[in-house]
Amino acid sequence: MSITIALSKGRIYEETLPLLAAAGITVAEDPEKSRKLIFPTNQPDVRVVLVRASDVPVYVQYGGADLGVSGLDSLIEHGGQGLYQPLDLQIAQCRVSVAVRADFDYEAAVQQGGRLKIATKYTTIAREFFAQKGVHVDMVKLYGSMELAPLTGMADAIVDLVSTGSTLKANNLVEVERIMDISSRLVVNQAALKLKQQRLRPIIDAFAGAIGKD
Ligand code: PRT
Ligand code: MG
Repeated sequence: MSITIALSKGRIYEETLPLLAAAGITVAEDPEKSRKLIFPTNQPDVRVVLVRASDVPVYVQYGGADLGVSGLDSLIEHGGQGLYQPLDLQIAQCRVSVAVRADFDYEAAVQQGGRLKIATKYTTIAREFFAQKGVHVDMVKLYGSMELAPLTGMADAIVDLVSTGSTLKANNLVEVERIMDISSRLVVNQAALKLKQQRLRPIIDAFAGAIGKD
């Protein structure tokens, strides 16, 4: 009854390490310096797999991993089917915002009631937000570098993650609306939670303790 933990490289991996440590789990090798995808830990029955951030919920849903750490953005876009979400880990914090070119009058465009062309990787979040505002949108789905879309005239606005705001600034874009605050969640496969309860519970409890929620 081994345990597989799905993480993504970069900030989520870095910020999850202390939580794993609280559960007595240390990764044997530095994944940032390796091309491997599966990493053993100090515990013989626990391994870590590294996948794309947006694939973490998918691995956990289908049992490729028993648990994982996923940004709320990725979780909303995934839909959360088959996932138990016991903890907001409050790591990898940022926000989802609407941004436009500095010379684009967003308020006027919204008030005029025409269609706004939105480029984003976060189509579910964006669709819901503009529907609630009563703004009609045409959605262009992108997988990265959203900032480029308004600069090339492909879109009026983007919906993207912002943390310091320096990426927007560097591209002459301005944040015009904050849609929601984002942090990462612990996600657990619902079937595994029942079948591997004994092994998973202490890990979940250690994570809860480490973020001050025990
Ligand atoms: O890169 P890939 O396509 O594999 O996936 P990803 O970009 O979703 O993964 P990753 O590892 O970059 O981010 C994982 C998770 O970290 C996201 O799903 C968020 O929940 C969270 N997070 C927190 C962020 C940021 N902060 C963040 N700043 N994810 C991305 N960014 C981007 C942002 O989109 C911007 O383009 O970083 C850039 C810099 O942001 P500023 O505002 O600090 O300049
Ligand atoms: Mg990225």
